[in-house]
Order: sequence, then C-alpha cells, then structure tokens
Amino acid sequence: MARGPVSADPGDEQLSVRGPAASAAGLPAVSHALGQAWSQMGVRRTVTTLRLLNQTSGFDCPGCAWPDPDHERRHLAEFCENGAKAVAEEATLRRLTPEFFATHSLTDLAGRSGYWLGQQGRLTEPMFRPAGSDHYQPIGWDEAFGIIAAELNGLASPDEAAFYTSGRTSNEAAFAYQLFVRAFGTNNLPDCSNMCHESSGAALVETIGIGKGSVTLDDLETADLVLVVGQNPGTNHPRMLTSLEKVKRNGGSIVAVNPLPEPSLLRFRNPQRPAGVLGRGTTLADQFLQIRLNGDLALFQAVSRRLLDAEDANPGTVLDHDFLRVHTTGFEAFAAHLRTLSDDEVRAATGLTDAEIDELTRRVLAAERIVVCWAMGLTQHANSVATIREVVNFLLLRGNIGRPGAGVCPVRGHSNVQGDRTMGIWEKMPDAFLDALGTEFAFTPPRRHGYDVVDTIRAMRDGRVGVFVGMGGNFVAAAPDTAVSEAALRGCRLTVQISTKLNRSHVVTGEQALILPTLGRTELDVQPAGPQFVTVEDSMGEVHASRGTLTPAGPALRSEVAIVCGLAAATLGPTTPVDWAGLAADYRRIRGHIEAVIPGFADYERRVAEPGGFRLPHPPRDGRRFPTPSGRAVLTVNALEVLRPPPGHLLLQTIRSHDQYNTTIYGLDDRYRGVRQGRRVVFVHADDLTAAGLSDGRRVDIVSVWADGVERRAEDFRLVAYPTARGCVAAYFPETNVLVPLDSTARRSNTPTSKSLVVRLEPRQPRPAPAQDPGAS
Ligand SMILES: Nc1nc2c(c(=O)[nH]1)N[C@H]1C(S)=C(S)[C@@H](COP(=O)(O)OP(=O)(O)OC[C@H]3O[C@@H](n4cnc5c(=O)[nH]c(N)nc54)[C@H](O)[C@@H]3O)O[C@H]1N2
Ligand SMILES: Nc1nc2c(c(=O)[nH]1)N[C@H]1C(S)=C(S)[C@@H](COP(=O)(O)OP(=O)(O)OC[C@H]3O[C@@H](n4cnc5c(=O)[nH]c(N)nc54)[C@H](O)[C@@H]3O)O[C@H]1N2
Ligand SMILES: [Mo]
Repeated sequence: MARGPVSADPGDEQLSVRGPAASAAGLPAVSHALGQAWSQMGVRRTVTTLRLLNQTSGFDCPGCAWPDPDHERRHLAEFCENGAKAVAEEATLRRLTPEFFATHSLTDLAGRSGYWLGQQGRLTEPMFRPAGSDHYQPIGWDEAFGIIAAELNGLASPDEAAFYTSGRTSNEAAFAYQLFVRAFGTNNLPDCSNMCHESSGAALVETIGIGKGSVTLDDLETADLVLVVGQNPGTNHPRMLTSLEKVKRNGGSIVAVNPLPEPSLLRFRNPQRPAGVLGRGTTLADQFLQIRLNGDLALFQAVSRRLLDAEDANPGTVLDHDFLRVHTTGFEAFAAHLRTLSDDEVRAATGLTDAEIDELTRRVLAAERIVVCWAMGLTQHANSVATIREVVNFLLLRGNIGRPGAGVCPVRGHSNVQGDRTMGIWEKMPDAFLDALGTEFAFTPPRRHGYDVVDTIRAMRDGRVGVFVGMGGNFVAAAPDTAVSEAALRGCRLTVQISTKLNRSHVVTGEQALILPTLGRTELDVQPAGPQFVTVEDSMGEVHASRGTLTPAGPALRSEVAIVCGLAAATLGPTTPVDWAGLAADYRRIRGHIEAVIPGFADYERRVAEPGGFRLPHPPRDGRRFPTPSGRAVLTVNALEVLRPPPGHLLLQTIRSHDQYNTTIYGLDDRYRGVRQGRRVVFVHADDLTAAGLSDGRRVDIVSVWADGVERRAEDFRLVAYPTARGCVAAYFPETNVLVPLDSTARRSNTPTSKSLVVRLEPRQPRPAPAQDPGAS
C-alpha cells in the first residue's frame, strides 16, 4: 500500500552530513528508486508503470531530455533512479480534492514548504480563488475558461498578458498553445529555457547557425575524448552515465570540469548490469579539473592558445586548415586575440595549474574526435554566451563539428524543452516561422518580440502585465529574486496554473487565481477520435511518440491540449480561424499543421509511428552546412573577465540535490554528496572556513551583494566543509533564489546568473535555549 501524504512540514532537525560518496548508482540507486516508487504508488502500480517507461510502446520519461538508445539496444528497464522518482511523483496514488482546499486556507498553504505542497498528491478538480477570498473553491471548466476569457479580453492590449511554459509540455500542446497566444495577439511566451539553456541557444545560433546540439548518441559514444563541463549527470541525467561508460569501453577518455568532485563523474556502477550493481564500477573521468566557478572561458582560451602554439611549433599538424578555410570565418582575429592571453589571468580565473591545462591539451592533441557536453554550470553566468562561443572556437580549430564522433552537446533539462522551442514557444521566434504560421491559419501573427521570464517579472512588477498563465512549471519558485517575483505575481489581476501537482505558484497568486488540473505523461488520454498519443523531442533532436497508459488521477482532468483548445475557443470566440474543438478531438490534425509550418516534420504521422521515431535535420551535423549569414561557422573574440569577489566574500552557485526535480522536492537527502534529511546546507572548502574563522556545523545567513546595493539574505544554513574549489561555495535552489538579483542576468540571453553570485556568510547567533515551559513554574 502507498503511504498517506506527509502531514507535518519537516524541519531539518535530523540533518546529518558525511561527505561525498566514492561512486554513483549501483545497488543503493535501485533500492532507493523502488522505495520512492512504492511509497507513492504501491507495488503493483510500480511494476506496471516502470515497465513502460522509455519503451517504444510506452511513455517518455518525464524526467530529463537524455535520448533513448535506439530500438535494438534498449534495455528492458531503460530508466534510472531519478526517472523512477519523476514517474512516482506523477503516478502517485495520493489525491488532492476540493476538501483539501476547504481545510487549508491560502495563508496556511503559503506557509508550507515546497516539499510539503508537492507531497499532498495530484490535483483533481479545477479550483478558483475569487478576489478577496483566502480559499480556493471548486469551479466548472466552462466557467473557469469564461473567467480567463473575460480577463484577457478586458485588457487594454494583448501584451498585458504573459503565457509561461515549462519544458514537459508535449509538441502538440505547445504548438496549440503558441498558436492560441499569437492568435490572441502577443509574443509574450516566456519559458523555463530562459532560465536554462538560453545562453547555449544564443551562442550556437550565432556561431554555427542553429541553437541545438550537433551530436547523436553514437557520436558521443564513439568519441575519443568527451569533456563533461558544468554538469552533474549522475543526478540530473543518470542515463548519460551508461553512454559515458560506453565511451570508456570504446577506448575513449573523459575529462570532468567542475568545481565539485561530483561522485558520478568520477566512478559509476551501472545498475543495468549485474557487475555494476555489486562491483566497484567503472572509473569515468580520466582527468578531473577542479575549476573555479566561471573559469571555463579562460580554460577553453588557454587550451586553444596552446593549440595555436603547438601549430606554430609544428606547422600543418595541429589545426584543421581545410575545414577552417572552407567552413569558417574569423580565424585571424580570434588567433590574434588569443596571442594576448595572460597566463596569470587564466590561473586566477580557473584556479588550475599550468600542468593541469597542459595535460588537458595533450589529451586534446591525441584525440581525433572530441565532444563537449555541458549544462547549467556553463549557462547561468553573466558571460555564459561568451563562454559557450569559446567552446565552439575550441572545437572548430580541429574541425570537431559536423563529423562523426565530434561536436557540441548541450544537455537539455526538461524532457521536452527542446521540442517546445521547435514548436514556437519563444518570445522572439524568427519571421520565417511567423510567416508560415500566419499562412497556415490565415491570420497575422504579432511581430513585436515578447517578454522572456525576467522581462515578464519586470512587467508584472511595474503593472504592465496583469494576467499570467502558466502551462506547467513553478514560475515563482524557479524564478530569481523570490521577494520581487512573489510581489510581482501577487500584483496580477489573475494568475492561472495548468498543472499536475500543487506548488508555490498556486499559493502565491494574483487577486484571482485558477488551478486547471491536467493529465500527466503517464496517463491515458482519450478524446472524441479515440486514445491519443503525443510527441516529444529529446536533447539530440530525435522526435518520438509518448503514450500514457495509467487511468487518469481523476475523472475531471483534461489533457493539456484540451485545456489550451478550450481556453482558445472561449477567448477568441466565433471569429477564430482555427477549429479548436477539432484539434482537441484528434491530435493528428495538430501534427498535420505542425508538418505544414515547421521544417523537418514532413510525413510526421508515419515517421513518428516508427519505433524510436525520427531525427530532425541539423545542417552542421548532416553536412557541415552552417546556416549563419555568411554560410560559415564563426570564430569569435571573447574578452576574459576574472570574477574577483571583494575581501570576505565568496562565489556561490545554486544547484540541485539528488532528491529534487527543479522545484519539486522528492525527499530531503543528497545521497552522493553525503547529506541526509535536510536542504539548508552550504558547501564550503575547509580552508575557506578556517580563513573566515568559521567551522563545519555553524549556522549562517547567506547574504548576496550586487551592483544595485540591495543586500539579499537567505537565512539559517548549516556550513558543510566540502572539497569544492577554493572560494566557491554551493547551496540548493529554490531556497537560494532569494539571493539572485532579478537584474543580474547573462548578457544576450538574459538568463539569471544563478551559478555565480557574490556572497558572504554571516554567522548566526547560537539558538537561545528553549524557553521554560510556562506551565512548569
Ligand atoms: N533528477 C533531476 N534531473 C534533472 C533535473 C533535476 O532537478 N533533478 N533538472 C533538469 C533540468 S531543467 C536541467 S536544466 C538539468 C540540470 O542539470 P545540471 O546542469 O547538471 O544541474 P545543476 O545541479 O544545476 O548542476 C550544475 C553542475 O555544474 C557545476 N558548475 C556550476 N558552476 C560551474 C562553473 O562555473 N563551471 C563548471 N565547469 N561547472 C560548474 C556544478 O558543480 C554542478 O555539478 O537537469 C535536468 N534533469
Ligand atoms: N537558483 C536557480 N534557479 C533556477 C535554476 C538553478 O539552477 N538555480 N535552474 C533553472 C532551470 S534550468 C529551470 S528549467 C527552471 C525550472 O522551472 P519550471 O519548469 O517552472 O519548474 P519545475 O520545478 O520543473 O515545475 C514543476 C511543476 O510542474 C508541474 N508539472 C509537472 N508535470 C507536468 C505536466 O505534465 N503538465 C503540466 N501542465 N504541469 C506539470 C507540477 O505542478 C510541478 O509542481 O528553474 C530555473 N531556476
Ligand atoms: Mo533546465
């Protein structure tokens, strides 16, 4: 039997720490995954559900966007511990009914932790919070759509509404959603990508002409050298470890670049193989570069500089001159700039020794084929776009883009975040897309760029946006500057959340608020034309079908597609040129429109029916064609800036624990980093603790300082002495989002700089002894 929901909100009285693990996965991962699944779903449902995960006839894992191996190579159990947790979270047997909202006021709920909110179970009925009320009450679907339609149509301009998307939304729902928003008249389509891989997209479009990664799973697994930079795959993309293990077995080597010695990167025990469950496992990283936060631009410049020097010493042996001549521009300026690189600045930025960088260079010179993988460690800094351009420079020098076994591999987060972009979820889609959309549906899409996440918060704060709709996600908890973001949302006239589970964004609301409960990936989706499937695109541009099989969490739930179409029909009224009811009745019609509007989807219905689906075109990968203005890949010149926190300050990165999915907290442990039963910890190098006169176990406030002069404070964290890079500390988000200034964003991509905040640690006064029981005297 499944346990009931958590009743009390746990504190961290049980918190214990014991340092990083020696390896990742193995038997503890298997038992941990099953334990979590059983407690949410019971034994029978666990077995039937997990059997269908990532199989060609089942549903796509709602966890990360890591691709599935092809049809023939798929294991019977193609899932990982954290995928199982993501499924259990959705397929839980716990239910949240209208009675729950009658019992718990909004004031009560706003005092609960995100963990507690999520543990209450699946949302089952549409709920409405009328203006002035402290409770949600049940409401019918039509009435709910009517309220939203009236508010939207009452705005002075369509640009006074914003429509957020998180990256789990299917292609079909995302396409219908952006069509509705544009037919309504705005491009205000912020999405989680604005806080995630936006920097990757910006840098890659500029340099190689397309914002997506250029490698397939085969390329990765057959590379001679894989750099895993700013990424913690053991927790966030566990199935990637299987591919990294194959790299090793194929004779390749792996270099991890990270301020933290993430156990999974160092040693992996594959739970899909008997030897991995019980044995010592595979050593993954051949070299671990413990870089300082934000040191990567300097590192890539230093290696590229060494490649230029090696070429000078032995002309014609190091660079791929043919490739550079035929396929790139900008080499001369790039090379001239690197000749001025200062070794002292490189050392200061990276914290690495010359010998370490020399060793990496030797590995690079010995490798015919190189792949660079990265995630949030590269994308959430002020200069992230420049850093990723520098990664591209490094790869271009030896022709490592657009041939087998080589390329760029930005590892995406949410399972369909890449597909949502392909479908048009972006505040600044190119004209070609808008033209095609307008032609297909006989209307004129708005051209003015919309608001991204940060601009949406600014607009809500300043009263320029009054209606907020969230298609999934947890906007207010994921966003930076919690105090500012919460006030911004509370200032809206109406906030709407289309979601599966309760979270902070349902309890920090506008004057009026709606909860529209939706089906998840795992659930059967039956529409008038019969059972439906949806499609998703993984991190490597492969599109495939996902079919839910479980009975929906409640009879009132609607699919995301049905909700969007209902909302659109109510808002746009009889003049809309789109047959919304028809689209919701049969998703093949939506796919027909996608095929007409978006390149690469020809013969969609047939190709997606093939086991494993199909791959979208990628000109650099497919034929070394670079769709930039010049038709060539672009080498760029990027300034090296070294972050030097003032005396007494450190750099803070905000990261994920092993027991969370972004703002969804599965549990209170971070097994690989040795933390149990608590999340308010800050990892600090022992020497930094000593230098500051602090010690392991002390409680501190983390205070961030920034150009706006505002001091932001996250209260009461336990210091943990940890082998992180000197001067670089780490703590979990979303608790630390209070520290991220709204206006501190990456240049060009506007992504919050949540991996390099300047902070100081202020000791708290020891807690006073508990007051005497007044009844005792
Ligand atoms: N189980 C689980 N899976 C997930 C998620 C989840 O929360 N839970 N989230 C999903 C999403 S949306 C995303 S975007 C991905 C996130 O996947 P990751 O990017 O792996 O997630 P983070 O926890 O942010 O980890 C960032 C890593 O980069 C390192 N790092 C930080 N700053 C720097 C730097 O300046 N340089 C270098 N070289 N390294 C740095 C950190 O030490 C850490 O190892 O995972 C996806 N998958
Ligand atoms: N400080 C700091 N902040 C960060 C980050 C960081 O590293 N540091 N990372 C950023 C990143 S990379 C990202 S991607 C964002 C994540 O931002 P979001 O995507 O907004 O947040 P999630 O926590 O993934 O959203 C979880 C919620 O989605 C809903 N949900 C789950 N499944 C479904 C579904 O199938 N359909 C619908 N409609 N709803 C569903 C549930 O209600 C659940 O509570 O956070 C960003 N914020
Ligand atoms: Mo993400």
